[in-house]
Amino acid sequence: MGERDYLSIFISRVLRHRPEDAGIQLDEHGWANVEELLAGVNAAGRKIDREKLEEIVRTDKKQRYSFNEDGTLIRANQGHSVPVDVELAQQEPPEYLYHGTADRFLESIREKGLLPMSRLYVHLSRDAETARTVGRRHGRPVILKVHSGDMHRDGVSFYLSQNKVWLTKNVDVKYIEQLEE
Ligand code: HQG
Repeated sequence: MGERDYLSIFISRVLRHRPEDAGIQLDEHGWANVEELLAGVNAAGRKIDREKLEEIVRTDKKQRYSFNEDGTLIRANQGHSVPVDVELAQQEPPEYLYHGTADRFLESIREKGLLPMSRLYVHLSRDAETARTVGRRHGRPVILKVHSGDMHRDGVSFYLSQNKVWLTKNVDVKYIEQLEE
């Protein structure tokens, strides 16, 4: 990993989980002041300027961050554990969505369904391949097919983040089908 990747990981932690690591606060919509963020990241010992931050935002493979219209504020598009309202767009989901997890979580998932755990929402992927990559982060990957169309018809809300990640509060076991282990 290059310097830019380390910086990006640090910034995603600050903007989603630990703003205090850069000595900043997020507003209720998850926005951080760009000048404060830059000062805080530098004070935490990582060299960054506005140009570098813009490059990170522009080149991020998952498009994790957005600036506001005039570029004075920045936020993560999804993935938060701190309770902020990033004004997610409620949307009708496709008939099926996928969740990648690790085999060691299956017993608990079969019992309780999918829970957001440390985050605000359960993260779901549009395709099984993406879900496999997500699952691999945790161990031996398992792909779960989520019957999102049924959930939606049963009144469950779905949201599509700015960077096209599907989110929902939790997934009851009856909507989960295990594809492979
Ligand atoms: C599991 C990354 C036990 C869940 C990715 C997951 C994603 C349960 C883990 C985004 C459970 C939480 C989110 C239950 C769920 N019992 N375990 N009842 N319900 N779990 O990292 O979905 O690179 O918070 O299956 O690409 O893995 O950060 O969620 O394995 O989009 O931008 O608990 O993070 O994106 O892990 O990943 P996480 P996730 P970024």
